[in-house]
Amino acid sequence: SDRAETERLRGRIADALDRARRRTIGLTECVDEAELVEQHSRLMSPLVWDLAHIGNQEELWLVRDVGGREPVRQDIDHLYDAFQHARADRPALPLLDPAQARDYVGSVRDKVWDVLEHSPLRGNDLVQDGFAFGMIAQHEQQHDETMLATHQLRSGEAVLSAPPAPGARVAVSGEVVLPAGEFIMGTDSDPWALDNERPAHPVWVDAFAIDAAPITNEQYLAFVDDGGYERAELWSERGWAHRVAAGLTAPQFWEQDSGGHWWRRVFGTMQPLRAHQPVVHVCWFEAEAYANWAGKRLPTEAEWEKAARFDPATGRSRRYPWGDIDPSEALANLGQHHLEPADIGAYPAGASPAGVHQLIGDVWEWTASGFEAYPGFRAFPYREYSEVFFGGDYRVLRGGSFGADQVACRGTFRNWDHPIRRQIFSGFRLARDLRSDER
Ligand code: AVJ
Ligand code: FE
Repeated sequence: SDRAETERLRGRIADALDRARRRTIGLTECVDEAELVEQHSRLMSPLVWDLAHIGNQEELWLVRDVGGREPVRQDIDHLYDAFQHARADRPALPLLDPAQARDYVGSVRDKVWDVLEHSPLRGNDLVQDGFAFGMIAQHEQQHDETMLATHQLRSGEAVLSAPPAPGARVAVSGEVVLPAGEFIMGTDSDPWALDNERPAHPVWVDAFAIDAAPITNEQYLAFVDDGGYERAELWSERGWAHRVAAGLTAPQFWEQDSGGHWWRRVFGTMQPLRAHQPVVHVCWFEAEAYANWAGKRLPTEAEWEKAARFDPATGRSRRYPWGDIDPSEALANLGQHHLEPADIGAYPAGASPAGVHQLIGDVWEWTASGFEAYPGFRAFPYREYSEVFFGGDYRVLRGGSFGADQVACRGTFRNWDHPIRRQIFSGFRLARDLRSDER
């Protein structure tokens, strides 16, 4: 019945909100007050800002807009508006202290439970199929991933721990060829898809080859060892200027010991470089230089999405490479179950029909594409989520990382960042046009 259906949806919403909050609490209770208010990198907000900002967005959309309730704290809106204060300026603001921030997010959430209980979850676009609640769960999880990146940047002893990511279960190497043809990119039907993933539209994609797996540490190390960071001809002009100005010599958090062995600093612990793990913490310019060195290129966003969603048996675009069912620990490395990417071949059950592995989870994959609106785009419910970033200096990343939750990761999900950024959990795989004898 309709009623049972609505109750099931309420349950799914409650699970998504709860899971996000448990993660937020986990990321903010394991460091002391001083560490919550300090800035660990100029690229990041103090953790206590993310915490109260999560509550403030939830208050704006769910308590005030959906619920029509009285504000919890209207006086603090401006402090937590990401467009009013740059990240570097946030520590100097009169922010809520950690105890106040915890109280605040708790009071907001208490009201949200009441709003959820009374919302018909239909009647207008904002609440249809629980969209606003799904949007807020995704927002919290995206900030949780940002806070996880802040944890990776902080110095001092490790405070987070998790079991190591799985090793290979099958051997995966080489490329997969996808024949030319149209596919449906984006979605009209995924109820919690965000505005930039809409609308569904046909896109012609020429035949291309795409790597069966992301580029690994071992592959990337070959580029480093071959003088990749010293050879200007491998880099674009902008990329080289950045490489020099920022002094890049290897992915962020890589360290070489006096014996020549490479290590990676991972959330406060030193680990020997795992050869078959996807490289992580590289910027778009590093991915571009690697591609030039390898004689290949980054996939376009359309190529990536076709590899991830197109089902050749039916011609339909699905939610995930493996089909339409939700991710699980057997299918993809998502949800901060591990604090690192898994080795290539660790998720055979998550591969696409054509045999492309680990498109979802492990690392966000840089694409060749800038962040642009799809034809027929409509900003919803606010211009500042996506629209104000279109046409800017951003490149699209796809597929989600080990630190992305499944609520904010699917075959259509689009992430974006500046091409110099690498504090995010970013890696890449390569693609190429087919030679005439391969077509
Ligand atoms: C989509 C990850 C680029 O964190 O800047 C969070 C998500 N938008 N709050 C970001 C977002 C508003 C956004 N990214
Ligand atoms: Fe935000």
